[in-house]
Amino acid sequence: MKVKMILPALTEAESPLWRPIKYSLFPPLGLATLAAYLSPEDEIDLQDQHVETLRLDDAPDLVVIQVYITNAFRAYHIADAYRKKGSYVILGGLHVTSLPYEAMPHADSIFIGPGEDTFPRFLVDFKSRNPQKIYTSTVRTLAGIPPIRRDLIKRNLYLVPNSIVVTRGCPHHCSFCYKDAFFEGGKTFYTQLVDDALAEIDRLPGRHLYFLDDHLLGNAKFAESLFEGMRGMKRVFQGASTVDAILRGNLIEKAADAGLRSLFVGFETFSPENLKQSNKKQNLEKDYAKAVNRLHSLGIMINGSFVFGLDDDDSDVFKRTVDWGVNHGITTSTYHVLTPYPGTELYKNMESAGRILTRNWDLYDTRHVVYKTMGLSAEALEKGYWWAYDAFYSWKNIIKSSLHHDSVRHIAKHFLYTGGWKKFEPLWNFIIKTEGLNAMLPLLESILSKVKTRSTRQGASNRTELTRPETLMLN
Ligand code: B12
Ligand code: SF4
Repeated sequence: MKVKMILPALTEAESPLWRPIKYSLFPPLGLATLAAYLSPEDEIDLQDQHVETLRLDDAPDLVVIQVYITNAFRAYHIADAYRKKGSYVILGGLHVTSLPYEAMPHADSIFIGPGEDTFPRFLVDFKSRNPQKIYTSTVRTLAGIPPIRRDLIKRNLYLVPNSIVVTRGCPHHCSFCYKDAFFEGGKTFYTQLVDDALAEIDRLPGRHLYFLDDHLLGNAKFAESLFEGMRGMKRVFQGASTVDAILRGNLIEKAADAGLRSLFVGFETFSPENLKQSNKKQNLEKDYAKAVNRLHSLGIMINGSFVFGLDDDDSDVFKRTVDWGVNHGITTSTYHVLTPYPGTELYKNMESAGRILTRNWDLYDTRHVVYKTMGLSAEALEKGYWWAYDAFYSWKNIIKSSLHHDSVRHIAKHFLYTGGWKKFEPLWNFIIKTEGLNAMLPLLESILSKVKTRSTRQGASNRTELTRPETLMLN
């Protein structure tokens, strides 16, 4: 059977805001995960429109399309074209799960939730010519899933081909997050078996890994065993976590020992009111600065995530947030305009209050204001969002933030990482065009190599002494 798997590009692909490097980072892991359920005899063509031009002149038997919110219209267009040609088209992913009835007219079958139980079920039905219209995931386990078909991933087109996910979902329930809607009807947080995760890591070449898990430290027992197993593997890795998990126990030290060198942290907002509105209880009354200092004392760089536009935000929020990041040596910041994704608690609340302004999903990219704001005008919010990016990534602030660290090596790493990520766009574009991205991996690995900070030199016992006086308490 001929199978075409497609990750359509997000809307930004045709916008002046398109940053090729941002979309050449991670390969389409979801589709490669599903491909593992196909038979070795199947002829599979996996195409990622972010990094290659889609060829639509073929006639596959089955077309599998992954739908995110801002590629939804493009995905439907591609689906319609293939259905006209007689291919059997199936749609799944986050957006289809949020709005199945919107997707349905464009597909022969749609899939709700994760695909590990539904896709193999569908394949049996498809082969016996009895496919259903809707498949809903009910069984939530990663035990015994077949190894991801990484052979289908064009490694040379990505900066981070060694992306990996060893858990699904997250233990928390933030009201703006896709998580509860996507995993509705079953477990909303579950992990691989530790041995399977270690085996998957072992199969990946080189040293660098990027864990795309929503919350790598979310299950402490699992994470501890994983890091224990990774010690001695000589890996360097990046991942994501919450503030409370960084502060709790000594899991973060174990992560650092196993090779954690950079962490995405969801700070989101400094306002307790905003945290309550977002049901982000895990951040309430947590000492953000203490978490930052703990990470820095372990030589871990930080990518801070911040949301603008929650109801308690005022016009000072942009400067406050940028200054805090710079003054605390945050390596990179990701800013978002609050976006009520369909299916989330936030969307439901805004819809019932009549606050949703548009259902043009192309604008749901966390750069546009799509709802009626409270403390700020929509114009001020979008303007402030762009100002924050410009200000944080100005050379002056990159230098200031780099100088926050106490070792020359950490300062240099911070400077190279931030400057390299944001300031050399033409160079990245050239490397992408010449398909040389993968060759940049050793450079990334060396930037992520271990730094010895004052506290790691002194030992873990006196780490807390490093906590700075300007510690910010959220209360
Ligand atoms: C990698 C990634 C990206 C890549 C995407 C390209 C790529 N290569 O996948 C890039 C960098 C481009 C990106 C950009 C953005 N992202 Co992003 N990203 C991720 C991330 C970290 C991992 C995705 C992944 O590989 N997951 C692992 C695989 C195994 O899961 P999966 O892809 O969901 O696939 C499974 C199912 O969905 C299902 N499935 C999927 N498709 C299909 C199709 C069929 C037919 C079937 C049967 C099943 C099926 O089966 C798979 C196996 O279970 C997720 C977080 C996460 N952990 O998932 C966020 C995430 C998807 N991103 C998010 C956001 C907010 C963004 C941005 C808006 C951020 C920004 N401000 O720029 C943009 C724009 C995205 C958009 N919604 O339009 C949100 C999505 C919110 C939403 N409702 O859309 C997420 C969930 C993070 C979060 N916790 O909030 N992102
Ligand atoms: S902690 Fe992050 S991944 Fe978990 S529910 Fe909140 S926003 Fe979603």
